[in-house]
Amino acid sequence: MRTRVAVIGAGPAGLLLAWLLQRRGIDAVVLERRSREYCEQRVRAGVLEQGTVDTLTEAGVGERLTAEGRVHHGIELRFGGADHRIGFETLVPGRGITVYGQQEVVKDLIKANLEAGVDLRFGVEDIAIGDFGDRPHLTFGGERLDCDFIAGCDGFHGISRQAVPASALQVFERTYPFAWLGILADVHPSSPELVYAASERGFSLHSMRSDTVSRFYLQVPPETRPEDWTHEEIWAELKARHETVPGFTLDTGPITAVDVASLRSFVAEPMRFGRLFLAGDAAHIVPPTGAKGLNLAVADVRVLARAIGAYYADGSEDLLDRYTATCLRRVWRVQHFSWWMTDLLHAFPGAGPYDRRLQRAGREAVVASRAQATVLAENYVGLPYTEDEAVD
Ligand code: RFL
Ligand code: PHB
Repeated sequence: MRTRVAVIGAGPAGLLLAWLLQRRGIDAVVLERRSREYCEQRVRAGVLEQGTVDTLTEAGVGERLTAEGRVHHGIELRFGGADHRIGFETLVPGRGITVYGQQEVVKDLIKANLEAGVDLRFGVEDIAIGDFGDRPHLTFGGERLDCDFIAGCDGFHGISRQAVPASALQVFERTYPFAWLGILADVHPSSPELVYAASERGFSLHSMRSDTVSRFYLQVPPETRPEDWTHEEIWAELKARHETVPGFTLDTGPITAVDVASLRSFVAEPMRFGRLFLAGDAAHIVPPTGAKGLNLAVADVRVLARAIGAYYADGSEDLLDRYTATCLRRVWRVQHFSWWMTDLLHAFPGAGPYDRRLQRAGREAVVASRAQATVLAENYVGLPYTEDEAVD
């Protein structure tokens, strides 16, 4: 079997790449370990940057996103017994974020790809990379798939990065002494905008998916399992961390899903090895505090689709050669922002009195200084694409 681009993983990165390639007339095969149902139900990100929304819309897969996504023009930082709004309309006029579940993006992309005849295969469990040098190919289920390029879009735990010899890879990493307990509940959001709440008890986030579904996160110890918390305990803790400003009441309702996500900062360099290109979480991870992971995956894939497109248009390898450098500039800016938001808002176990005062000063500076609030807003809505990241 032969294709031009073999894509490993049907997350947002792999699916968007396949879609952008087929729009350029470049065929791809997407191989995914999980079932279609699993991919479409997996609850993850919820915040799309302006650039991500524009990318999906301009690529013709933004119809439902435009109809159902909720545009937000600010977020609330809650600490010290008060709310501090970061208003995008004044700080970064014309830019905002859209709240639309990652699994909805995944559903839209799966549907569009299948309707366009892209070869998407689910439940492929035994993929191995045969070669990513002169004869790039994969094997799976006793078959061999020859290709020109391999796109490793298989997330942090995938096989693509692991196929690269450790000596060829430089890894930069930071782990955090806490995880996030994620909660999905059938309840009307108690706030019209996302609330990032920092308290002595730990960080908590109030997000949402629709008028009737809310999404919450609680900072918890790293070894926490979802079953460690009863639903009553979850609501009590969410209330304790959110009902810290006068007049705010958190409405409760049936909890439909509980999950745990560990927090990590990670970058693997380079992102290209011969004919193998890593994109999205396969190459880098950020803690979810800045809501950046999915958006970064989209940015990588834009660059990769254009570079592969240029190769087939006129044989040029210049953009392919620059793939790592182009992506890493954004990756490290986002690493910094995500680390900064995480550091600012979480309760660090073992932090002494000096650290806590310093953290309080950092929070106060963000809301007292328009310049600092603007830095937060600019990064939160997403850094504009550079010329290298443009799509033509
Ligand atoms: P994914 O989504 O992990 O997709 C990888 C796909 O590859 C498959 N796979 C394999 N397939 C074949 N063979 C193998 N050996 C394979 N191994 C793995 C997997 O089954 C999967 O389908 O990576 P991708 O496409 O790079 O997308 C990245 C995003 O999913 C991730 O960065 C975001 O979810 C991060 N994130 C957020 N990002 C945002 O931009 N905004 C947010 O609001 C936001 N919130 C979050 C988040 C991530 C979270 N968790 C659970 C870590 C909130 C949370 C709680
Ligand atoms: C979400 O809605 O899942 C979400 C929102 C903001 C974040 C992380 C996750 O920073």
